[in-house]
Amino acid sequence: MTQRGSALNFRDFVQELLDTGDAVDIRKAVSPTLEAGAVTRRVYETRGPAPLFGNLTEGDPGFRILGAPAGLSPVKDGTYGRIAAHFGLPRDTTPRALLEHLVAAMHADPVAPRVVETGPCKENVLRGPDVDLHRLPVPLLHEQDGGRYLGTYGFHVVRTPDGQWTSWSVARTMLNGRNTLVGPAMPQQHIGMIHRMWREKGEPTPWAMVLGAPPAALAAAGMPLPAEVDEDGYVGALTGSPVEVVRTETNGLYVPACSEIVLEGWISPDETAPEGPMGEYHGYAFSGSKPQPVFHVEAVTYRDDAVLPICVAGVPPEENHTIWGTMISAASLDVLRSAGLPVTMAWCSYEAATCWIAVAIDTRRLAGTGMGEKELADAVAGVLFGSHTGWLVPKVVLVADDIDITDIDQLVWAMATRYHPGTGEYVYPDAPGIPMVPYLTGEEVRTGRGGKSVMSCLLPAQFEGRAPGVTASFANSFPDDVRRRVLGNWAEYGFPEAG
Ligand SMILES: Cc1cc2nc3c(=O)[nH]c(=O)nc-3n(C[C@H](O)[C@H](O)[C@H](O)COP(=O)(O)O)c2cc1C
Ligand SMILES: [Mn+2]
Repeated sequence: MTQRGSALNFRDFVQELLDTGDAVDIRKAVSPTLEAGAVTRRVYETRGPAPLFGNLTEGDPGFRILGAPAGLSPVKDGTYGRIAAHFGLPRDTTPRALLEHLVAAMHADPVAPRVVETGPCKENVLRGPDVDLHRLPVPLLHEQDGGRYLGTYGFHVVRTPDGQWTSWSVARTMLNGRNTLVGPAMPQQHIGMIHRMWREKGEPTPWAMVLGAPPAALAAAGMPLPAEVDEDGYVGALTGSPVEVVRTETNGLYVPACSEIVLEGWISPDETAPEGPMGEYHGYAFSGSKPQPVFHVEAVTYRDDAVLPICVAGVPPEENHTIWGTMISAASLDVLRSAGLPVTMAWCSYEAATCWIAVAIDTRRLAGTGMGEKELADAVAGVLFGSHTGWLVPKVVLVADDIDITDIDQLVWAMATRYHPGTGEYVYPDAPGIPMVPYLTGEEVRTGRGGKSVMSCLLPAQFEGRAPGVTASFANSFPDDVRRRVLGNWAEYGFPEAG
């Protein structure tokens, strides 16, 4: 029996999108060379339904591609529906409810995966000389890219040499040859840490990559949980059932049994190849490639009619913003709250390309702490920038929680009317950060430090627990009876909808 449902079975996830009008089953022939990427890009930018390409002009017959697996949805009352479906949650789940769900699972006991004998991912098995990655529909995503990217919405599986820690993590992989891939394994990311442990022993790192993974597993693999936390146990806690895993054919690792495509092999301890450039999550394609580790593929297993999900990175909103950003938000919310700071919500605005996180402050609790603005900024920076999740986000925007920080209109209004030039920004030149942020200087990229700030949109009165004034709006500027009358008469006035 295969695990079912949109959280734990990618095929069911695809079906749910089709059933709810949030995916289009494309029968027309489409080329994986730029065309699938262009369609997917336009889907993100127009908030269209996810494209399922069923008739591809390259790769073995049968393989399919799903674009924009976590793009924003056009379905009414379900903007975040495709994201919620990753966790088996109702399509109208709000970001706030989703974050609380993700944080609660961080505090629940992990639920270890269950090993099963076999599963759908073993329907087809290619080994040794039969492995030819060109048999898969490996797309060229943007014309500026230095190669074709197979892994843009899949995760790596690696395990420490002592077998104590298994890491699932999302990172891109580019086609390098018939049976090799190349991609980043940054030393601060868990794959980089575990790869180093094997290198220090002078051994290759046993590795697998899962494509078309259970959506909740993919999201967890894109979540900056602390080191030594197994993402598989987190997924079990999150979904309430152990993830069913099967043993790989060649290297003793375990992968979700109903995955669409599994690559198995090893990461070379010393060999590198040029990787990139690629259109990236901050919305730019830079020129030039970098040497990165080479992944050797010794076996490929896949479901019949396998579906390869792709993320065509670039300007928001794509999966780096919707999935990565959401998972960073949850992990950061937990870190800030656990430190006892008066924080009610944290949100990487999708529009900000994972370059800032807005943090909502309970001003009543803030006043109780007696903290001043600098003290609060330093405390937030100290807690967040020193954490695995805070390494990823260079800017923090502090704002009182009268603002719904998931509403970009409200956040922009607060930034414009509350941030004080010259005094409202605190910079942290020694804070460590991800070197991919576009505005970093050469020196900051080299040292891996700086370019990080906390911007305060808190007004002096808010540190004393007072509101700066009454927000002049429909909600705040009229008595109840007037608002009720206006809403009741809305259609009669001649407006199309109750609004
Ligand atoms: C669609 C998507 C693409 C990503 N691409 C990369 C990548 O290429 N390199 C990288 O280091 N992290 C990438 N990430 C972010 C990591 O998956 C994330 O930081 C995660 O926490 C890493 O796992 P770890 O915390 O176990 O190291 C991506 C995330 C998503 C959702
Ligand atoms: Mn991890």
